[in-house]
Amino acid sequence: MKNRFNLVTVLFLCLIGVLTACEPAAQQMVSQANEPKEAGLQPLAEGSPNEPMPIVLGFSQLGTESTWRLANTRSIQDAANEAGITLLYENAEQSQEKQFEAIRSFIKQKVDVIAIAPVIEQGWESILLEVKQAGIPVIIVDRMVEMSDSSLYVTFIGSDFYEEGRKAGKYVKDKLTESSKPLGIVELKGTEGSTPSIGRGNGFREVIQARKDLVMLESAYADFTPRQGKEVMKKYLQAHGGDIRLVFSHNDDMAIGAIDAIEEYGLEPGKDIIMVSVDGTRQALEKLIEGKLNLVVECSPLLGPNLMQAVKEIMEGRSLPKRIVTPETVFTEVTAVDEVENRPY
Ligand code: GYE
Repeated sequence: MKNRFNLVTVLFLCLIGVLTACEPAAQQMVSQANEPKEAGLQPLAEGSPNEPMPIVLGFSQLGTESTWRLANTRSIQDAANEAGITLLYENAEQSQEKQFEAIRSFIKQKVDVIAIAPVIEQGWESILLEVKQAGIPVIIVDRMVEMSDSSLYVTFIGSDFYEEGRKAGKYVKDKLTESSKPLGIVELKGTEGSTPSIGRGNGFREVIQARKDLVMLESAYADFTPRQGKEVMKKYLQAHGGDIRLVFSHNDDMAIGAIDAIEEYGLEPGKDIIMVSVDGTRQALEKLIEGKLNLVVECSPLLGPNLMQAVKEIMEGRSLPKRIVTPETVFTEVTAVDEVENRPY
């Protein structure tokens, strides 16, 4: 009986200890959001008082448009599992309005942290103010938001899209030797108003504009999907045929669609028309090896581990850099060979 009494006392003291230890993290979260969060302390996990505080992360994913996106979702789900973080996942199917709904539902459910992969850059200020008022820290992943008040999010984890565009542009400058005749380029852009499309397009132009013979014949949105990539490429071929020397596609899926269109038109992608794209999916690496793509600029979707690390650090009360950039390379026919076997997506 006495032993049982002692055990209960010890457990009770442990519980107090855990609750006190949690306080700085909760306080930091509040101070990051500048707004008091109701009862900052979370209920403890059932059973052992020694177990870490359970963390609930609400994640608003923008859609399922591409191979990259599916790999990104899987990476975030796997990493949450591994980290013991409860993930509430919502797919917005390319609709910013749906992202707002998801975020409001996360606020209602009082999640600890909200992560957002924003479909487009503009229009986030007021919803992020709502989140701030609820005292919930926000992490932006993959794409960026355009806003004047940077206190509305803790950090942005994702690639440097402008640099990706520059890498593509540098390759094009080296690949197409200077000519007295214009060398026609067509561009397949992703989603209108999205960070990767804006950044890749600007970075690419910044580099190629130094050459007067490189002429942009066409540039249109194809939504990052193979179907649209094929459709738009068909139109480009009908309008310009053999005048097209190079395709710059903002992702691999659209490039795969464009390859189809070019073959159906009776030309050889990779030879008659030089093909450059971004992402680095297994299928794209295979096309590199087949010689149907010439360069793939890497953009890694595997952001899950970084995201979970950031979530934990926020909950532990640490401060994070405002920008976390994913390291990336480029793939050619030669380097694709070593990579293709191990590509998880
Ligand atoms: O390149 C594309 C996807 O936002 C970086 O979105 C991401 C892009 C990626 O659909 O394939």
